[in-house]
Amino acid sequence: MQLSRDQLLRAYRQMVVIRMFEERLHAEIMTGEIAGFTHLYCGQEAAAVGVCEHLGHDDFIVSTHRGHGHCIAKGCDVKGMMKEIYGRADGLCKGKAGSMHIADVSVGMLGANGIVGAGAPQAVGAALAAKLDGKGKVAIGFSGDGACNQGTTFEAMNMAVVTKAPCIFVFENNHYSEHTGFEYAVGTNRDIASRAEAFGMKVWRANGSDFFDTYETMADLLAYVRAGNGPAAIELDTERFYGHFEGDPQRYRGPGEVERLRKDRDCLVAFRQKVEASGVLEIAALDAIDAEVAILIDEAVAEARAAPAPALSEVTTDVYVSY
Ligand SMILES: Cc1ncc(C[n+]2csc(CCOP(=O)(O)OP(=O)(O)O)c2C)c(N)n1
Ligand SMILES: [Mg+2]
Repeated sequence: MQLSRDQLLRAYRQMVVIRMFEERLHAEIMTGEIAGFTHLYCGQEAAAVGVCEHLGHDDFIVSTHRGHGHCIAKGCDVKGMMKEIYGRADGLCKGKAGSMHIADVSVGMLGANGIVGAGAPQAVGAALAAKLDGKGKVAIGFSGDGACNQGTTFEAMNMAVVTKAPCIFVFENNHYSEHTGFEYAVGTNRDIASRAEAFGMKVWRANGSDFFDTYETMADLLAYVRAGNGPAAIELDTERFYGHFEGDPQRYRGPGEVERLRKDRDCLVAFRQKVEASGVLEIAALDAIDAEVAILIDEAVAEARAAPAPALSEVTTDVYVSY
């Protein structure tokens, strides 16, 4: 598949925005200025971007507790997200969502959430709405390898098959569920995609640390789902570079594991190597993106710090839907 120069630059930029947003959060959280729990997506950027670069704002995604990458990849405003994580009144969700519940329906990002296994059923609901709408739109539910053990995920997969919903189950296998290794938690059949197959879905598998593999595999999958064939699933093999949550001492990791992952499984390094080797993009263009994004993230943090907190009177608004 041929991606245009603009498409390549855009994909790289999206991955860099996620990486720099999170590297910066990792540092800022240490200052104690950010309340609440934060789960970093660093290392998995190619998965979110390889999936979401195929989507428009009227396609839906539902995220997980590790949602920053999905939000950015789907088009959420980065400064609005930073303000949200700082709990500011003009954050993307008025400072009421924090890191773990960011949503922006206007770009089809239906929400991150802290309940493992809650994304897949929501994606089926959104997919049914898309089906009724009849415009060929799809809904994607991101789930981790841990979430794929939840009953909700199994029920959702069955419901999607029964209703032939244009729902895509994206299983991001980063080999850990909190501090528990995938090999321990997933039983003897470690082929997560085969679970979806057992419900009657067509499934795909890709290297979620490689933008090109994820993007190209998703192109096939999406053509199948958009053609009205019902749901599908994909397992993306990927890695997280930080702890489960910020503050996790990661004693469950093997010696040198993170250093090895950063050396061998960094999607940004892989992207740079590939485009440089094929001569499609010059490294200076990628360096320019890095420099531009670094400024964006600096501004995002400065603006978030300076932004006002929500008024106390706001504490009970947006809690219930009012008709
Ligand atoms: C229903 C439920 N059970 C347990 C938890 C605690 N918990 C939070 S994240 C997590 C692990 C999820 O692992 P995975 O789905 O692989 O996602 P990852 O953290 O690797 O992105 C667990 C068990 C929770 N939030 N919700
Ligand atoms: Mg996991």
